[in-house]
Amino acid sequence: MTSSNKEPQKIYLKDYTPPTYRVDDIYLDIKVFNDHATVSSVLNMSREHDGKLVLLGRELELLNISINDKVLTADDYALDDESLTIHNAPDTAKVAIDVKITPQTNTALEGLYQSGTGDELMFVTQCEPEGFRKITFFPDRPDVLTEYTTRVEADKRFPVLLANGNLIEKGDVGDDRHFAVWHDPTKKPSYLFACVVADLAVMSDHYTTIEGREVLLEIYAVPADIDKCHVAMTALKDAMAWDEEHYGRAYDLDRYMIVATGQFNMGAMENKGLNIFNTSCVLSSPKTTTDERSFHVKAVIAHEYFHNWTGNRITCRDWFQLCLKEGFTVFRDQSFSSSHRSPAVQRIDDVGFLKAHQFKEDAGVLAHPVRPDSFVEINNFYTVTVYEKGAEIVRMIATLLGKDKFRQGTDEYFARYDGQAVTIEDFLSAMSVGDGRVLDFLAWYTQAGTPVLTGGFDVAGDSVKLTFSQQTRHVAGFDEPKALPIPIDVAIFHGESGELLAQELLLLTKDSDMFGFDGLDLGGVRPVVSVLRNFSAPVKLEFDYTDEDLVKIVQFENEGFNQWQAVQTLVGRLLFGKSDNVALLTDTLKRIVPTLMHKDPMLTARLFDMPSESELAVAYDKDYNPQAVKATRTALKEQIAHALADHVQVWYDSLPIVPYEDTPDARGVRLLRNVLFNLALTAKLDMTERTERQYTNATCMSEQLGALGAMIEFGLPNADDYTAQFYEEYHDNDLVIDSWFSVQAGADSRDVAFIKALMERADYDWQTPNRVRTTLGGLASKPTQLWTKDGISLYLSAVARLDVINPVLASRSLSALARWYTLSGDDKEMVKAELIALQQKASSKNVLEFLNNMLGDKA
Ligand code: 0A1
Ligand code: ZN
Repeated sequence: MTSSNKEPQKIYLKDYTPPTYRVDDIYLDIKVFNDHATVSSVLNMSREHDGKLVLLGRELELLNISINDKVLTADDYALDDESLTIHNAPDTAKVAIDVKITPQTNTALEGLYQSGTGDELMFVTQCEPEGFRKITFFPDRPDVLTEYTTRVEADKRFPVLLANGNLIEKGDVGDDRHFAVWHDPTKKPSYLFACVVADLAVMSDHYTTIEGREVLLEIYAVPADIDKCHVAMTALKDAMAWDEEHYGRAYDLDRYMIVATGQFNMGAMENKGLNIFNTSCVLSSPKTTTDERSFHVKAVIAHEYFHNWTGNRITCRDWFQLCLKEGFTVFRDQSFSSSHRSPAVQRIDDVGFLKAHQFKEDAGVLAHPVRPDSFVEINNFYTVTVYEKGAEIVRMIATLLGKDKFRQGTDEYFARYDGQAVTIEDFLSAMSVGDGRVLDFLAWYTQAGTPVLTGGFDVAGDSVKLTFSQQTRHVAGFDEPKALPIPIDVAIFHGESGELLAQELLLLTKDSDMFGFDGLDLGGVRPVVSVLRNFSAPVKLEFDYTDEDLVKIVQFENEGFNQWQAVQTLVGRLLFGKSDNVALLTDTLKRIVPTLMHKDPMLTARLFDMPSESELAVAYDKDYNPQAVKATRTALKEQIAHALADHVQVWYDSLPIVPYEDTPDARGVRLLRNVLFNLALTAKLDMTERTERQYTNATCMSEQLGALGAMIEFGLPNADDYTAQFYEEYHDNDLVIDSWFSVQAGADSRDVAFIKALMERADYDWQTPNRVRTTLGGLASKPTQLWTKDGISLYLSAVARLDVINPVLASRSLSALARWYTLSGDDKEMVKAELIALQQKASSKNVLEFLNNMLGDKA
């Protein structure tokens, strides 16, 4: 065990105690000056439990403090780096505090910070999870709900002064300064506080809720970007209507504001009535935004809006319950997205993401339960496990309950807990009103590791007997795993006619079980059994299908996800040497693509999916050899491409570029065209002219970037010219230039030295997470480059640099390396030495927690 003397302190769920004081209301006065800001606050506090009055605060300069109008001296309180404890505090206390902060030097992007420079300079806040304590002293925990009145004052060069709630006053204060006062009538935890000081343009609209409330909708962005807010505005109105229709939830304030900022650690933040968004998740225009990104914008807009009920009105008791708001809200945004395109494709994307990222996390040393029971740094738990696996649990409950009972459960949840800070147990208790089996899903929240579901079937006469068993790996540091409730959606089709003979949702609750289907009229033919339809549980399925069974599933299934999954299973078998019948796969594709491509082009495009190199790495717990995995994958890709070579150009040419439309079919065609491109190039067909044509005739960014990406990836002779031309065309658009960085950093044809050079460019800004993610993400997507001495040194030198500037971003970047110990021999030792070197110099809790876990029992 490599022990570090820097073992940061762990916090445990079992140690939860309720707050000693509540804060009935707070008045905040935030004044932003050129090189600092002052924050004056008045908190009306009342004792709830025995104990001290402790306020949390970090990096604050305390100027004054008084209680009930009596000024305190240093003897009256104890102050350290994290907190302010007031001695002998009365039961009812009006606490007035003045502090000084420096948002101008806050590169961590937590609390109040400066984003952008020059004309784009603005001040924004990020308070989730523990940023509010960097603004002022406060019981900064999600179970302290308070009514906020916020006064914001700044120089008039910043005309926009925003905070949560309703604007109640504004005016001048002389000296070219002005102020605005906002009041938020809903009690909220401090992590939902926000304020903005900026010079921005605004796009406005209105929405009338089902309850008759007129809501002013505003999206703020820099003037050059304001015309790229239409997609977001439409999505917002769609989301408001969708939540009314599907969950009976209406918006509750008179204003809903969104502010776009270029420097942000995550996608967006659901602050009450004042969302703050990464520009990458709000701006969209056909010319500058790919279809995939634009669809993501709509999903994030919906996600943040849905938080108003699942997160804001009902919030988390403590940060261990983060999945309470995130899992449910992701499930809600996935359902929303599903109503804007083919539901099968939505599910394919969501499951693809889950398998590529969450299964990987669950298979490594950073595995943790959806509701962790301890942490050092809560910022490290905004993970794919909490979000995506959390969403899968809610989905399983929804599947088990069916539409009406699920709605009955959510209605109960909202009615029972509105205005409260609650736990997963509370959620399950409300959701179980119509079906007690829901309570058993608690185990999914408390147990780490992806269950493996093994199964098969026997046929006797007209009966089919299905057997299933489950096993979850024992994750070090946790209890022995136990059997989980696993919903398994099963369909049985006639083996020749494809007629649907039976469909049922089974629930496996034990280690193993058997389920019989009788009187099926099988006609003496082996039936087609299709299991785990629509991915009814987040498990690794090992079902006893023959290759022919899989081909028949593709043929007979009426459920698009399992059709896709059957193709993926065939691909997996070929990749792992469990089958060598490539022709079976390519013949199936040749048969279905010509018709399907015109019916559902997006689903057709997905049928060509092949697990990425990093996804394939999850299969190895030791002796992982990135070169060998890449070689196998490339060989299969080439075999498939060659077998389809006569068809791909024809298919490509049957999808001409037409005027831009933002419909599911048009997006599908654009994606399919790019996929076919890639296949044709893999088959070594001459596509130079076609790539140039697509680039030049492009009606939108998906077409233009698709062509540029192919030129770079396949090292076409024209690649450098077009790369330069692209930069020239978009040099003043940060988000497009991010794509320019990404497409190069992620290309096989570009090596580590090339990525390093990208990171040394003047326009590579270490303080802008979006830019940093382009190169680190690109390198991480290429395991054969990442896991080399040069690759790892480059990656870790970036993490070391970020450790000082922005710890949240640093540790999030580090998680891509969590399965380093599966490498073999020298590679493993080399990476280990690099990780230990970083551990010795790292200073943030964020990075140290991850490194300690990564090196813990593996070193
Ligand atoms: N609650 C946000 C995610 C978020 C978390 C942390 C942040 O800063 C460190 C920012 C945003 C969501 O789920 O959308
Ligand atoms: Zn969220």
